[in-house]
Amino acid sequence: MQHVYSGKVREIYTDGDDLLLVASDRVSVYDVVLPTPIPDKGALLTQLSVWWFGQLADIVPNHLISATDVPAEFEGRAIRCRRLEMVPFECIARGYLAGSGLKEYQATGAISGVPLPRGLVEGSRLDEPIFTPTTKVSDGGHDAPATFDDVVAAVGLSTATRLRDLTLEVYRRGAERAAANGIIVADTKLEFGMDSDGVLTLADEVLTPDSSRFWPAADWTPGRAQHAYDKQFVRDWAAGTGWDKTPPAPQIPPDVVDATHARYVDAYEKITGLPWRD
Ligand code: PZK
Repeated sequence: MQHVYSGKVREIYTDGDDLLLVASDRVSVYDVVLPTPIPDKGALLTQLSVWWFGQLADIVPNHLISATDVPAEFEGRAIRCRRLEMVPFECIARGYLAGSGLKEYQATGAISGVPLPRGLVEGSRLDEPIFTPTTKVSDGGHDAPATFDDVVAAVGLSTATRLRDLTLEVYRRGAERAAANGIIVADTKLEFGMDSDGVLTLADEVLTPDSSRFWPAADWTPGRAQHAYDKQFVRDWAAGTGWDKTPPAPQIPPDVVDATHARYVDAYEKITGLPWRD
């Protein structure tokens, strides 16, 4: 086994021809990783993603080989997956206006070249979900918006069209299931790759609170920043400390850790309908 990549909260190892994607219990706010882990976070997000791969298998094949055939030290919070030739875009679907999409809309009236009606505000629901791809910026900066035509230029019209259609179909399925259980999926980021037979394949993690914006539906109020389903307690506590949002971050107090753990458990249970035990 070889360690090949570290993200802020995840790691990649190779094991022969396979990859192991390992989720940690680390949490970030304002792009800074906090020194205090959230117990079970890596396992909760991994198991939610695995559950979604099963739910979405009739829409698109995925890279999952096994969620159990992983080294003991990673048990529950890792998947074994196939190594793919990754598509060099993050495939984002948005059903609501937030984050970088909101900023782009406010500056240009469009997101990734998709024109939107006037008068939308932070948190507005879009009439139809839209495909707003981004390209990874190599020097570790934030992703840059790309248009559908940029995707076509890179991968061809038929693959680009399938990426857009699959991304929107996965988003619709996920948002519908979550909404039925009190959770808004405002947007979601998907990654795809080509397998060794040239089959477009869903990769990475899917429809987790780290790859998507989850909002409590009961609190949804367009016109202000929305409450994050998972990290709101951490954000509120961090804002109250006077911390300037640059590293190093302060340690998270136990009551905030417990409340945040409970939100991850709650999201898993509400979406899957399964009990979390640990
Ligand atoms: C791959 N990432 C992002 C994911 C991280 C970073 N099946 C695959 N084949 C080849 N490459 C990747 C995948 C997947 N998934 C994914 N980077 C490369 C990523 C998880 C943890 F730290």
